[in-house]
Amino acid sequence: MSPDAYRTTIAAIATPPGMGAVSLVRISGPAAVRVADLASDGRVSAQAPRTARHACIRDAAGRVIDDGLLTVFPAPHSYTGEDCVEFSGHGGMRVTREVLERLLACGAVPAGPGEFTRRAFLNGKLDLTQAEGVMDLIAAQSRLSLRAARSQLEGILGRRTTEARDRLLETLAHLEAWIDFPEEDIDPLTGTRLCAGVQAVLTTVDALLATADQGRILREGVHTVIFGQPNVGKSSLLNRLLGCARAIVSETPGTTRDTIEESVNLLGIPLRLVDTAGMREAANLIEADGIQRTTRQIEAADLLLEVADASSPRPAAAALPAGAAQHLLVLNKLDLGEHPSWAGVAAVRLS
Ligand SMILES: Nc1nc2c(ncn2[C@@H]2O[C@H](COP(=O)(O)OP(=O)(O)OP(=O)(O)O)[C@@H](O)[C@H]2O)c(=O)[nH]1
Ligand SMILES: [Mg+2]
Repeated sequence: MSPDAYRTTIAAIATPPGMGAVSLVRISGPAAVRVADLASDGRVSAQAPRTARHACIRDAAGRVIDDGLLTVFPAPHSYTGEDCVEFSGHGGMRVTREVLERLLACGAVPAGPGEFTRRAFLNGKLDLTQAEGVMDLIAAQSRLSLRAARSQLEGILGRRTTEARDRLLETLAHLEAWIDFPEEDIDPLTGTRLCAGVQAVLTTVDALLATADQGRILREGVHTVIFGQPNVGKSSLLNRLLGCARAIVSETPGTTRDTIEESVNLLGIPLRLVDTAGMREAANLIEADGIQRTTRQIEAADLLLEVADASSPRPAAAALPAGAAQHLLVLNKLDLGEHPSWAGVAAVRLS
């Protein structure tokens, strides 16, 4: 973004499209107050900061488009760090659109996606991890991911990376001093201490990296793939976990052809459950394609649920790709009795 673009005044509807009791239109930038003055009654510039005032947005002919509450947040005490004006009007789609169009006619330009948060970042109101946290908070689908996004927004991740960076800079300064001033007496402990410092940073970075997967999983859900031979009850398991008859279940082996994906929330952890076509020698091209899709799903999974029929003899272990995810064996159809070949095999047994 060029510095000039950065000096523009942007406007956008902040509430989701659709009907609601209230909708919010935001303006941010150096001309925010002037745009609001032009679009309303000219009294926005004289208005007390951070205090809501009843006002009308009017068209060029002076006709009222909508009335609502206007609030002014002068820079730097606003979300973006720039002058901001917010208008809360009636939550209809048409009326909100017309309010926005009027603001654009008065000199604002449409905000790009995420531009309010980008300006907040550029003005030092948020660090990058906090900006990411804002996006995650908005997109959070479960209580745990909400909590993770909230702590990121509060700057915990950013603080830890800044601390690690500071320690590295300190170590670097010591090293450079040692190189530049070789005649100075260097404490014999310095080398050991420097190593210990770097090691501590390495431990912090490793610990942070180890949580990266957790963060992704909370955001996107645990990619859980149900696989196994035909007719063992994979689709039945999916349906039972979802609590509805999402997939077709039948006694004909090879019923599921395509992969079926649905999300559930299990004790606050989002699961992306994928039911797949049963693995066997394909009877035809459609089935072969289905089985290929199963293989691709297995390769991409975070968690594998291998379903087997407890009442049938234990087949040879399924060949899983190298580096495959955590794998859990589910022995289904226990109501039909357990075949002796499964004795002592660790599995979740169910019916
Ligand atoms: N007795 C018994 N039958 C079950 C159980 N679970 C599923 N079935 C039956 O087993 C048959 C196959 O179930 P599905 O869920 O369609 O099996 P699948 O693994 O998805 O089969 P494909 O999609 O063909 O690979 C159906 O007739 C189910 O009603 C169980 O725990 N006990
Ligand atoms: Mg099935």
